[in-house]
Amino acid sequence: MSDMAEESAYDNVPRKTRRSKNKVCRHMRAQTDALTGATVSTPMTTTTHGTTTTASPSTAPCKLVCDTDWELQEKRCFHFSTNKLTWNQSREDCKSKSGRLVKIFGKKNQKFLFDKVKSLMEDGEDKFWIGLTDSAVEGQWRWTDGSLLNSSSQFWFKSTNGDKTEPNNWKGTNPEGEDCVRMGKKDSAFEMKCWFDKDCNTLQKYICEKKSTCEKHRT
Ligand SMILES: [Ca+2]
Ligand SMILES: [Ca+2]
Repeated sequence: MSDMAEESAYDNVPRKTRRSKNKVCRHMRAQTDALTGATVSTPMTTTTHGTTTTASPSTAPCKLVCDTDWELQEKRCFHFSTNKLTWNQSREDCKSKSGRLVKIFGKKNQKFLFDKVKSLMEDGEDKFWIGLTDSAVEGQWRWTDGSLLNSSSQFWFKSTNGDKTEPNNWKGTNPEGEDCVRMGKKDSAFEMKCWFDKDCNTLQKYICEKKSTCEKHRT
């Protein structure tokens, strides 16, 4: 059947069937990458010699990989900058790399990032921006995707004797306070408490994240 004939045949199918075809299209669009907005789905169906088979992306042989200079942890790739930028500039730079400033999910992710940052820090101030800010509403911390910080997954600094805690919205360098978050400590005792709010105009290194790529095994 030629393309024209196929199109014409589709025009003649009942409306209910047409809607069903549209449904498939919507399903395909639902595969859009939540991190980057890029379409990452592979075709759900293939037709070979008139036989249509349905591939299951979740069971297809697949090796998760990251680009050069990005590190894999679970299903995400992380990039640790070597240059220093303001928080907003960092956010833009991550976007230009098809990613975003990192959003931290749970203790395992926090530990992975802490260990990496600790190994990269040249001194105690050489911390890394993460994608968390309260610039819209003071004290209301949100990730760059707009989601609120989960109370069960936050890792603010607290000194050993408890007399210093973050966030403190310190106004010593900027009268508007501190609305962006950086992470890092050279001491492993602070593995789960190394987030600090900081003046967003400070120049810091930063962590970008993006989704890993599924590299199909060749058999
Ligand atoms: Ca603040
Ligand atoms: Ca602070």
